[in-house]
Amino acid sequence: MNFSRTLSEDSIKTHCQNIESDGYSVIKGYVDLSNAAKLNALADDIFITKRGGSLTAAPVGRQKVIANDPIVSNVLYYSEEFLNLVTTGDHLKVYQSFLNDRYYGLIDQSNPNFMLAQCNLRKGATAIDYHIDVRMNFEGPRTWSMQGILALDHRNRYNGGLKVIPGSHCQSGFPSDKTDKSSEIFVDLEPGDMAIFHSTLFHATTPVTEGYDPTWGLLLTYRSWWCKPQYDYVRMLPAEMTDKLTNAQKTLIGFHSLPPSDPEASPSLRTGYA
Ligand SMILES: O=C(O)CCC(=O)C(=O)O
Repeated sequence: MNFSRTLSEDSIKTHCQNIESDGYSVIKGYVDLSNAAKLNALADDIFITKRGGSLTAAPVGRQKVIANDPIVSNVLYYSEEFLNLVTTGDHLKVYQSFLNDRYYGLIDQSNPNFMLAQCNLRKGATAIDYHIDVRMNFEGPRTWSMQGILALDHRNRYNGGLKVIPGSHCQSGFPSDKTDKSSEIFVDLEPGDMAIFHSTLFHATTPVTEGYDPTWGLLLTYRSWWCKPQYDYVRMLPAEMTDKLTNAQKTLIGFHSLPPSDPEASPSLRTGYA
């Protein structure tokens, strides 16, 4: 599969402005329909053939309700297509403008110095109540963690789609039963659309209406390099997969901020490409 996924400078700027003000933005048709259909079929194949349809370890907290949904955690482990999809493409330039550490120094700022934190497939069979995806939440539009949903099929208000409260990423609290939901927006996605949003944007997913089926979404979290990694992709992925990666891809999966186990190693946690 060849995913070119380029965005113009203007469009990157617009998505960044939307995210800054509303907490989210949607890249329409980010993956073309034919590739979205291929990825959707690949998702089924990975879930059924490689994972035997079995359930993965559930999250804790409000999101544990999804424990029985079809989920493939760390789908990049099962497929180079998904590995390349999430570590290349211009969506990274949108994330980069929020998550790059501008003082990193050892890698040119035109490249990512942030990291992929998680990369899961889920069919949205169970509605998730309003929540945010991190515990450290402060006022204002700055962030250290961002989400993404790439729809591999129609994913909308009728079948487990995303809904959000625009602007809620700027408050420091957590959603509760008292949260004002009057400004909620349904983020209806077509196959290949990608929603990018702050991890602190109040968001939820809808129940599946009778007559509709839940569909696959690729759920992504990217975080600044200095956060505790959610998964250790450097040890998880086999060398046959990682040997082929570019330097920028390696940064995204954690190669340039590994804590050393050698007592004689440099105390510097950041490294460049060398
Ligand atoms: O499955 C989805 O569409 C969204 C899941 C979600 O809300 C989350 O990962 O925080």
